[in-house]
Amino acid sequence: MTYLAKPTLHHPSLPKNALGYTRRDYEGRVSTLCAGCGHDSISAAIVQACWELDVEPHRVAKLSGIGCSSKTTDYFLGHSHGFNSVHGRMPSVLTGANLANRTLLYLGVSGDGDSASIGLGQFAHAMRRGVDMTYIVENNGVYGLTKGQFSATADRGSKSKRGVPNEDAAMDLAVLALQLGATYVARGFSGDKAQLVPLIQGAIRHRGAALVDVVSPCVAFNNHPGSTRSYDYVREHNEAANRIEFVPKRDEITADYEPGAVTEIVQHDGSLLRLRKLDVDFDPRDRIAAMNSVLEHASRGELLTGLLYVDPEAGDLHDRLGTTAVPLNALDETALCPGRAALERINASLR
Ligand SMILES: Cc1ncc(C[n+]2csc(CCOP(=O)(O)OP(=O)(O)O)c2C)c(N)n1
Ligand code: SF4
Ligand SMILES: [Mg+2]
Repeated sequence: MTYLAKPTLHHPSLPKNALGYTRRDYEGRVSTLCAGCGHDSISAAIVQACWELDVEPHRVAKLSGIGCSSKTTDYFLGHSHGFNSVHGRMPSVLTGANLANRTLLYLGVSGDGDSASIGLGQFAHAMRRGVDMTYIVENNGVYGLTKGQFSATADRGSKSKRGVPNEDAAMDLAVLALQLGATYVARGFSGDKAQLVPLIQGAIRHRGAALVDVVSPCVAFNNHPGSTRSYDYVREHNEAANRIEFVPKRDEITADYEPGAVTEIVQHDGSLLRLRKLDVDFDPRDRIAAMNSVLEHASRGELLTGLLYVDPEAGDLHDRLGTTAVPLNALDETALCPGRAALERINASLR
């Protein structure tokens, strides 16, 4: 089954955002994933996040690799630009597209196999270069599409459906992204939409490399007792670092909190990340502390979720390269061909 049409008629009373669009306008085709797959919940969170942010669908470029997770770009934002690339190669395609046209909003969707195995090098360089993107990893600890082999993010000792333990050490993409210089790093759970939607919104409004690592159980191959990526295990071992509320620039700030109970971080576009402290004492502006905290929780078998790190002042690859703000396809002839004298100056400077 490769294509299913969704009815396009909307009920007239469906709520609309500031652009006059309903949530349905941000959906894609009917999902062909297994019923109960965590990835579908992430697609729903992306739809909700973009609808609430009044994102113009035609200003979004969604890119992915290969895997059940990478298929999901077909199931949301049906009116946006889409590119389903080769396994593990989404980051370089996204980087190229972003360099050619920075006016779009870049949404990279990948899996743990796609990003932590074959695409690890690509993942690493996109993070360290600060490509302006929201990079979502739909992390189930297995290669779902190819029938459940352990991926590089599977915990050591976690058991496969047939009871075979994983002997290899686990890779933590959030810790890796922190080490590599990503400037917005969050971890969510597909079963907690209330936490996931603002985490995605904060990433969309962040300038720079933003990773949202989402634990997303695979009901077909990794949802059994002995797995550390099953719904039951994650619910029991999920410890939230903070509760995040995303406040767009246009919204009036109404709620009052006790001093010290909430950390407020203003992003470059004026949007506000309001982080309510929970039991864990956690400062999301301390990169090293974030890495330590994630690893400490992991050593106890716990999964730290929430906004782990943000640098609201971060720049991106364009700032460092000094590239033109005009999309390359909109540059006119005089900009593209400045003439013989300019060429001679460049050549002379290189002699
Ligand atoms: C170059 C290449 N190597 C291997 C494959 C086979 N393959 C397809 S998807 C996949 C793993 C997908 O795992 P993940 O990214 O975790 O996605 P999931 O299906 O779990 O969401 C593999 C190994 C491929 N398509 N292309
Ligand atoms: S195999 Fe796993 S990851 Fe793929 S659609 Fe089914 S539940 Fe989701
Ligand atoms: Mg996977």
